[in-house]
Amino acid sequence: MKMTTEEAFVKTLQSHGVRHAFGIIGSAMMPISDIFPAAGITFWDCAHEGSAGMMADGYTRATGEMSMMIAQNGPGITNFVTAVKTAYWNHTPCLLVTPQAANKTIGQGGFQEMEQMNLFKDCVAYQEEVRDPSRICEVLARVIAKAKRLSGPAQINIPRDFWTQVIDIDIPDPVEFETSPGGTDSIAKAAQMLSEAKFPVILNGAGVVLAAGGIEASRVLAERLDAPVCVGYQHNDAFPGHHPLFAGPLGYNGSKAGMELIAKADVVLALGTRLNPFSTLPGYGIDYWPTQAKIIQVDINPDRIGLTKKITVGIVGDAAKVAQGITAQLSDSAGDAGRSDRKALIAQTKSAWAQELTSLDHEQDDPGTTWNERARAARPDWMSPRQAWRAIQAAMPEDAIISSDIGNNCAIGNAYPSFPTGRKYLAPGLFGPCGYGLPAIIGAKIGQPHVPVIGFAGDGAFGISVNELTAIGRDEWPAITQIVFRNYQWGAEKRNSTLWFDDNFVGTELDMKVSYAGIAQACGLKGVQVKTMDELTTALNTAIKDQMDNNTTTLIEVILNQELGEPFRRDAMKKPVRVAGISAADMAAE
Ligand SMILES: Cc1ncc(C[n+]2csc(CCOP(=O)(O)OP(=O)(O)O)c2C)c(N)n1
Ligand SMILES: [Mg+2]
Repeated sequence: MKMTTEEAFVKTLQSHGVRHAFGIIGSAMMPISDIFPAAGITFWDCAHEGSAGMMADGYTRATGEMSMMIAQNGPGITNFVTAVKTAYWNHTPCLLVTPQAANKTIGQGGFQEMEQMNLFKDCVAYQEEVRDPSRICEVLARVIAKAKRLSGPAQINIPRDFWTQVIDIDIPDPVEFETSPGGTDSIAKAAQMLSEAKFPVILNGAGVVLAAGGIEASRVLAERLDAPVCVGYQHNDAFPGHHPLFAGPLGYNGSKAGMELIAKADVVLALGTRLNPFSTLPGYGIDYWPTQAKIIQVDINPDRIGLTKKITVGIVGDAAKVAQGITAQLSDSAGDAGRSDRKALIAQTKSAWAQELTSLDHEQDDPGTTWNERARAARPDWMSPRQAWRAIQAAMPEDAIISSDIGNNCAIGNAYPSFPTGRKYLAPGLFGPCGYGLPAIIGAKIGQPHVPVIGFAGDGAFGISVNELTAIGRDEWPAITQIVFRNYQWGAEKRNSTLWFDDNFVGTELDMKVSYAGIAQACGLKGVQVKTMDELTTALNTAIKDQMDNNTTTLIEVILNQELGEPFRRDAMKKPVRVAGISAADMAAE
């Protein structure tokens, strides 16, 4: 059938169900954005492509539906880099469309030229450039398929002079097939190991959330074994939070109960997880990874099996199907060894941690440092981060989707939220970009307009995405609720300064005169400041009501004392020794 290249492109998007595009408008994409409305594709024009990309990530993570990032070649596209790499480590199957300077002129140093394939080489799960206008659909369909199969962002690069050409082409049907249930021998072996285990533990990762029915399949298996279920770092939504076997997140600021329980394991089923370092590093001084246990690792990507930890059995497959396959082959007595003692221990360990967590109000100083003590003394009446989190818990709707950001206050919060279902906790993941909380929650709300959403960010990180407040107040944008932890410092980095750099605060202080609530108001949104736990709970209740009933966005600026919790990278930091010494006198004369 005869059509233009842009018609062919958009028809292929339609056949794959791509309904939402995020970016900033530019001439190199206009031939296709021009027909987005006619095609039923919404273009969300953001204030910065970096945030647009994180909105796409948030949309896809909250819905499981593919979305796309698109912008102007050159500077528009370069702004996507952080978001694309973030989506990569969030295992988010997004489509990255990068219009390219024209073939006719590329290499001449013309306008907005950039090596866009090299730029994203290490950020995407797959990339391909269109070599000829007649191949536009073939390449696009393959890129979309690869994003899904590899569960990551995939890029299509298109010289802009390929648009507006007439080609004769058939729109390809999506190529879809079942995911793998795992190798039969290894499933049998895993089932036998778990059947014979005395203290089996399940560790759910993102793959359990991504696989259809993954959480349910892991629940059935866990209940057969009465095995506690831990989740990976920032995957708090990979098992139902209210379930008696749920032991919480591992890793930094995670669940002490989860750590204590997995430390006792003789067999671990690592389900849908690459066993990333942040899910296995010590926390609260507990080196919990059970080095003597037999490890069964399940991942859809064979390259990640056995990559970080010694394993006994590796299974390449879909987390849900593998869990079902293992359950079907368990022996009749599986889980019976020590079952009642294990159940009692799980309950007791969880309740001890829950009590400890609710009684925690303040952050500890390392021996020889006094930052937290001084921070409390400086503002004795101000809320601490943990008090704020408890006030937030009191107003959090059961079905809410929440995002988080990189920063100390957000990280302290990692211990608190749990969820009834998956696709609820959008944390920035292992690329760790500041500025993720706001855009991710906007994307989630676009995908799930009937679900209450709450975004979280520290005041420094929020500044990176604050310009999106100028975009989201327009009529077609759905309302969200955003919490900003206002401690007037780049706290997470300041914590490093107190621990390893003798309180030498370089680049850690924020402007006390700035009011984020005021900025929100100037953007036509609601902005409120709160200073106490009661004010925070009330403001959040009102904001959620406004979000759901009045389509009103509220930014809640939570004024906090400057206490700081655990640093991100105890594992990577040490106190430096000055050998030659540094003196300002050595600076070259002006
Ligand atoms: C884009 C980006 N820049 C810098 C960093 C380094 N970094 C990690 S945490 C952090 C401080 C975050 O401060 P804030 O958002 O105010 O949260 P707080 O720690 O004060 O709660 C910084 C600068 C990063 N992770 N990402
Ligand atoms: Mg801060």
